[in-house]
Amino acid sequence: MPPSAIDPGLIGSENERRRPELEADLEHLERVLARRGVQLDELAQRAARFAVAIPTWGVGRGGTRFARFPLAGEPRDVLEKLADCAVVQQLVRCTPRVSPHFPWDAVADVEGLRRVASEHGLGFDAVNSNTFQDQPGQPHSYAYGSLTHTDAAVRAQAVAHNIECIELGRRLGAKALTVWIADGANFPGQQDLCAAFERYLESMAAIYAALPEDWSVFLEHKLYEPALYATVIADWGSSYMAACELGSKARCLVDLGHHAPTTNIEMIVARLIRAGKLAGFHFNDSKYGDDDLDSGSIAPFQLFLVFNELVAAEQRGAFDLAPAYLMDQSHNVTDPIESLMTSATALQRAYVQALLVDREQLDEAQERNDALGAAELLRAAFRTDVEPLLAQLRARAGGAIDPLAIYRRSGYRARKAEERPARGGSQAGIV
Ligand code: LRH
Ligand code: MN
Repeated sequence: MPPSAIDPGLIGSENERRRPELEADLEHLERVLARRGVQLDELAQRAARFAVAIPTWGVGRGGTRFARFPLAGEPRDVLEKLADCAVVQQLVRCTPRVSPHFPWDAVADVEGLRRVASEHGLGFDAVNSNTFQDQPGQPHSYAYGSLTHTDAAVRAQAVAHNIECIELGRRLGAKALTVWIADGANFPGQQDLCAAFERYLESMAAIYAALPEDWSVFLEHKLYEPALYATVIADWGSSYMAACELGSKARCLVDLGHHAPTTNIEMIVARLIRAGKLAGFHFNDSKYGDDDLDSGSIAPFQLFLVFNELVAAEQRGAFDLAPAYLMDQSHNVTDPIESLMTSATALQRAYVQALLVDREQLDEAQERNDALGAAELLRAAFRTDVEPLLAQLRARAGGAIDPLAIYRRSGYRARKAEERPARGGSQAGIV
């Protein structure tokens, strides 16, 4: 068992120092909730079920096309990435799985990788394929597309890569493949918009046929970038159309950053839930494009509204398969561990606040068209300070009452800067 990266003694003593304040805050929250007919313990039980997966590509420094500024002590390979994911889980206790990306995380000893992850107390969530970059020695380039390329040999290469990812995922204990493709056009006329979509369906059908019985394939839409005029799977409509044609194992994954700025994302979520086609999420935040900023850092109310739809559906029993919760962020100026901890907490917070919506009163207000009354019911839940409950959940599970403070006191990153001399990494690009 690898030693816990953060000294459990430090977590214990720091939690002890903060416990009296936490107890006082919890008593206050208990009174506030009791006035609303909500039992703190019941809420805690439901909140404790929340979990979100960490993207392995999120524990390294991210960048843009202009530059990537490496962080001293950042992970240099998948084993070091797992070690950093384990630190996030050790302190926040709601990130028990990681989502790998191939070939970025390719290793010779796949079973060994699974063993190391489980020794860190981590499992594997959906695996991600990559046909948006050319790998050294790759026979065919993806410059003009992958699954939708006009050349059948390129499509076959991309299909084979996805099937290889399924096999790797199967050996890691994963149950889903996420397919995002950059395929599209930069000029009107460059691509036959219909034929490209048909080629997508043909290629995806071959990938779908390779799925093990209990697996799913998540189709990820994105409005633009790197294609800057037309993207083959640009929106939920194209994704939903494809998922319906492919079959029941195919569902639509919503990356919050993949929409035009003014898009009502919670409405898309409501529609996909109704259709039984919501795969899950790549959580992040954005102000302009696919900025991949920390979840809840720009539009926390929108994030709350997404969870409001999810909790309402959960309470209606609308899910045959629970949606997958994953983060997909790029940490260009922060310590990725700090961003992932505060983001996981922001997601858990949005979920718990959505649990606080009085749905009976909301139904009545909506029935009698009491617009402001209904809106206020949502805002009352969103305004509720649930921090004491989140801190108690972490502490009860052996985590930190204040993850950021304890992580900084641990000196983990400085220690890693000693142990992990830089290996030069990319000077630009997302990872
Ligand atoms: C595309 C995307 C996709 C990943 C990549 C790292 O923008 O959201 O989910 O494969 O980021
Ligand atoms: Mn994504």
